[in-house]
Amino acid sequence: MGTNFSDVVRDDPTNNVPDTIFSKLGLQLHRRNNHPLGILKNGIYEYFDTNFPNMFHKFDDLCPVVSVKQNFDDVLVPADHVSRSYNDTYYVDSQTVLRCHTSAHQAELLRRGHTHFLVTGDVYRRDSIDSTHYPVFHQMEGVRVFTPDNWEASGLDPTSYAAEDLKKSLEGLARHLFGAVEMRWIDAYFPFTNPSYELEIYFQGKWMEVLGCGVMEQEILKSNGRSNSVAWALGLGLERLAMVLFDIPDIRLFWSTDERFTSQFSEGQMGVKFKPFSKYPPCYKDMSFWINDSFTENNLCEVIRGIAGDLVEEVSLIDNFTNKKGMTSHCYRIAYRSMERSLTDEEINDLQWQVREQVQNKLNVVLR
Ligand code: FA5
Ligand code: MG
Repeated sequence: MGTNFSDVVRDDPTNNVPDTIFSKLGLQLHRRNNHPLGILKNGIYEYFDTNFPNMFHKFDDLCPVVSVKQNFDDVLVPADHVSRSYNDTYYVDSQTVLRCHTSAHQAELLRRGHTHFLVTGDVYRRDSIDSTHYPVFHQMEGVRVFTPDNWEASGLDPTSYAAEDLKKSLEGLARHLFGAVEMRWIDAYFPFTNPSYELEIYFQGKWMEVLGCGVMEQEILKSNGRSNSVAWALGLGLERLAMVLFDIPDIRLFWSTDERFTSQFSEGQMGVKFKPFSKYPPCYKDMSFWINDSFTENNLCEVIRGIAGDLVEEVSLIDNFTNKKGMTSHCYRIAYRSMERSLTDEEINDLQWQVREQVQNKLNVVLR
């Protein structure tokens, strides 16, 4: 497609895309057949090709720069929903965002006449920092539309028919990818589906959310030329699934160019277990400050990531209190760790010093 991302550099006052994020545009890890994300994408394709021959149309090169309308309005995200805020989403200008989910393409593809499709792409979100969250990650959207002849013979109402087919398809996919793995369905909420579900998988001693899905809201089908139909839709978090499949302990590794990481994966080799090449020690630094009304954790994380890049592993709130004057103090613990080498005390102290300075200057908080 040769997308040109020069639009994104545009100096619009509402643009909140930092260089660290801008530099990820166009990398398309999901299109590298030797990368765990590409291998996983191909493995999912294989499941759909085997079980639904020639049915699903595949897209993996749709531009991640989309309109506010595509990302939110077309999928019925309410005008006051938090996901629309500058705190949660990267805006290029007031009408243009870096897509925060692949659902941004549902409406246009329905309108173009597609009834069975998979959309894989990089998505962007301002978010907290830990081993399963990263501000750029990859999703695969799946949509399947049914017409009355599909459900009439089943004796089920259309919604139940679509919901059953969805769960059956996803459980089949999970078996194809993982064989036996502990999983559970959770009732969820999305503006664009009803009913809605999330699937969680037990990984590293915790339940990890790997996907969202549900029966598409009628209004979306109707507005896009598909009255008298029902559909299911799903959105898979590819990193999360790949972490389980390849035993990858930290989401930052997907961006590693260290040969000790990249050389462990090759085309078509699904589920080869990753052998960690290092377990360098983490270093913890705490910082406390009085917050103000505009303080958010996402802003804090972006400042820290801007300085420490992938050397920051986790940022967690470890203490929080309000004094008699109504001032609120937060204490955050920052874990620094490289996956590729040992960090020196000097280097970490220098990073922490810069973090303290920029947190104070950019977020207007008062360090304690
Ligand atoms: C969505 O993005 C919905 N669009 C999914 C969907 C599609 C629902 C179609 C219904 C129908 P959610 O915000 O929960 O939902 O994200 C989906 C998945 O992306 C999560 O389950 C998780 O696996 C992954 N994910 C979310 N945030 C991050 C992050 N910061 N880093 C890595 N993976 C993430
Ligand atoms: Mg979710």
